[in-house]
Amino acid sequence: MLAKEKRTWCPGCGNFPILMAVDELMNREKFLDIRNTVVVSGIGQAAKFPHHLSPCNGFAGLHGRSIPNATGIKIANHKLEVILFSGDGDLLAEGGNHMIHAIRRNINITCFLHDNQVYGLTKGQASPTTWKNKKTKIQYHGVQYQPLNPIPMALALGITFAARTSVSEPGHMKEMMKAAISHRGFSLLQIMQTCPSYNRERTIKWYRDHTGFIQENHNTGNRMQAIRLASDDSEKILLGIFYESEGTPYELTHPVMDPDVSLVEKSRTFHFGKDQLTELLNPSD
Ligand SMILES: Cc1ncc(C[n+]2csc(CCOP(=O)(O)OP(=O)(O)O)c2C)c(N)n1
Ligand code: SF4
Ligand SMILES: [Mg+2]
Repeated sequence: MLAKEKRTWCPGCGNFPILMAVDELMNREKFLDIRNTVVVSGIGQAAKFPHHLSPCNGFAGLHGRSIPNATGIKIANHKLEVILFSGDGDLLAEGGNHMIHAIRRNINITCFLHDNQVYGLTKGQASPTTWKNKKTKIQYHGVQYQPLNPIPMALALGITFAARTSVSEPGHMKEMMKAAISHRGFSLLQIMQTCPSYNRERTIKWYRDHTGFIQENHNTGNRMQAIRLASDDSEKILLGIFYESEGTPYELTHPVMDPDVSLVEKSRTFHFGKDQLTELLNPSD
């Protein structure tokens, strides 16, 4: 069951179908165990997810800081499923530096990028994914530079799972969410999202007309081919899994990490009693 907390999104906001898909995975299909899952966010419209997914464990942090918080949670207890909900501003602008290094470390977290191509919460300024020449109230001459395409960027950094979906394809979106969550290692799912208030050009119909699925014969183990496919939106914005490979997650490579016992469990078994205190106050040598 979703939290009773009032949803403050605009009517028609693309966050509604995303929330419905996560609700189905969590509460109906039981694909996610809420006792063993932590949902993490920064600031923005997308970042309201932890409020709505209560009673699942959640952490809403500062703008752009969803990745450091998710990383800390995963390192403290790598047995938890950690899922991050972040906007194109939160993840790629304020939080861009964190994303680079989380990919490099291959932290085993799942990252849902809600890409509405604007800063929704702060009323429609351009974000890193806003297309060139789009006019906003701030960029009133139109955006002057090229948008950032997060999937080729993540692939170039060595990501082990990268996929794209759209709120215009709810069945596909849920399938991609499951694949991203199941992947062992850092996984990025770019969700093309509508924002009827500040991105009026890209409606559900626009996405239906301008997206297409990756062909079934695409080799998801070929990084260079994946970069080429994800970069080319000249005909259609492609949806599906671009790349997937077995990488070793950070928690299984770092020397202080034990795959069988999490740091939280270790700290519970360490007993700091009277003898240890006496030794500390009166060192024997
Ligand atoms: C450090 C900091 N800088 C700026 C802001 C203002 N701010 C709040 S949300 C936001 C952008 C949100 O855009 P996005 O991440 O794309 O999320 P959306 O609202 O579109 O889902 C900004 C700039 C802030 N809260 N904190
Ligand atoms: S401004 Fe856009 S992203 Fe924010 S709630 Fe409204 S429609 Fe959704
Ligand atoms: Mg946004």
